[in-house]
Amino acid sequence: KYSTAAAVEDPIIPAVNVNYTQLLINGQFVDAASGKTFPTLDPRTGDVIANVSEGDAEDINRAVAAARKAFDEGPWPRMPAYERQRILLRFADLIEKHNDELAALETWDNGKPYEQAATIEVPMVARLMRYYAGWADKIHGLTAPADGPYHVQTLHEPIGVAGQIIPWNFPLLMFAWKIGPALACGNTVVMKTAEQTPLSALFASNLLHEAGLPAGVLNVVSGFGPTAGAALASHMEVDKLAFTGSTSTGKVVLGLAARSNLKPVTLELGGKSPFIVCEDADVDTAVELAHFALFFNQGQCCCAGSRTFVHERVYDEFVEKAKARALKRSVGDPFKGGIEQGPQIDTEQFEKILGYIRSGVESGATLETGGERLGDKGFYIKPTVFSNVKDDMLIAKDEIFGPVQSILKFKDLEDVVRRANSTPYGLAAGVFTENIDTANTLTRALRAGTVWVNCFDIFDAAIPFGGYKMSGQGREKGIYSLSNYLQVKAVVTPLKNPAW
Ligand code: TXE
Repeated sequence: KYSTAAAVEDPIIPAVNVNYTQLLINGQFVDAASGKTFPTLDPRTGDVIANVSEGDAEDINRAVAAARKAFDEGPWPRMPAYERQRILLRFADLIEKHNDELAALETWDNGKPYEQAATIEVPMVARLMRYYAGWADKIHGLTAPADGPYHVQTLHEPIGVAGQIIPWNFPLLMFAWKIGPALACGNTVVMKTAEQTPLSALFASNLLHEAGLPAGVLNVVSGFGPTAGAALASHMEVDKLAFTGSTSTGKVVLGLAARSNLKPVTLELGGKSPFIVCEDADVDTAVELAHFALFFNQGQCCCAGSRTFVHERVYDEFVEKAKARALKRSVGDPFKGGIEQGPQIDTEQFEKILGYIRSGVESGATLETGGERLGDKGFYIKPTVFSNVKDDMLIAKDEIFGPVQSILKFKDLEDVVRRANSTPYGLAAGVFTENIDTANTLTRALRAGTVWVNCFDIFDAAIPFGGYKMSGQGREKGIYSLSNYLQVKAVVTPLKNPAW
């Protein structure tokens, strides 16, 4: 059974001070031009952690001006790539040194289990920065054979000022995914963090300056989407936009980019990823993996395996065991050891999830367990499992972004491929089988940017990530992320003596 909500009554005080709450513009922490602040809340209680400077269009203008100057006149794009690399490597060392403080801020602001933040996410940030640091001095163009007496070379140049807008589910990781390739390629950045989770990026940005980053290369503006975010997306002096968030906001920022200066945009958006348990599956292992695929990070993952398709031959056993596993999930104060699930991020998401649970019940799905809030304080939701879910139910179509597993029954591969692909999303998919032919068929037939076979949520700096269809445009991480932040310039020179 879920651990008691008593921990919620008396939340653990995190061992970290909130030192950075202002905007970071041109290497300085400064107040918003308006002087306004907004509260960032502890999802365990809804209490205020700190009041943070609230940036708006004017602050975005100031930040873009600083980034523009740092790009057009500053040392960053011009310095030897090896120097940029050393700064990013020093930053990774500082992330490691401050691992526990960063993890504490992340848990406090977001509600994710501290053990997860401290042992997976913050170390992954250091690893990502080292990965991108490794690229910094390996970016170069090509020579091309032309039809005529010409010497043709390509220069791979940084694209300029990158505007980056990130969500709240993995605040520090999203920060690293975005700044890593941008900085390694020699760009300057204006980052708009999510209004729910501004704290860890400010702390980390200070470390980056301690590591030697020149002023103006990275600017961080806390604030809201329709004000700060929209100003960044539509800014005429921003050369490239990278966005992670909902599909609906992705459409908005793409429109703003198009209507302003046609800046190229990469989008990493929502999903409704299938997790397919085939008839040959070892049910116990499949249950555990499907549970992880959905419930990890309170279900707040864009790639969550939120449609669990189970072959009819193992379906009944799977449902029973999935329910038992959900009942065993430990939910409580994320600072406590052994906690698997903390609170949802905020009241809006909390209400949205409870609304979807009601809709699941009303549409006739079987509520196996959970289905309600846990305790009476904060944004905790009991791990919820629905069986008998049908493709046309809202819980099978919409991104719930919470701890709600929907189990659907399938007959054969043709049936499951058709249904798994029958969604506007295409971010990820999970395939669980020991049959190599089944795995090969499914990995090729599924229209998704990532297919995990007999595993899920394996993220590595070198593995590209991104979506088909309305899950996004472009790829982040790995070698693919570099091209988002580079311009290719063709340089053509006549050859005087082509014979030589
Ligand atoms: O997302 P938004 P929200 C999904 C998930 C969730 C839903 C809503 O289903 O329930 O989105 O979450 C900024 N111009 N995902 O409201 O609005 C905003 O300030 C420019 C999936 O938090 O997309 C924040 O920084 N920017 C997702 C960022 O966009 C704007 C992760 C994301 O917020 C803006 C999060 C505007 N007009 C939610 N409006 C994933 N792919 O991982 C908002 N923003």
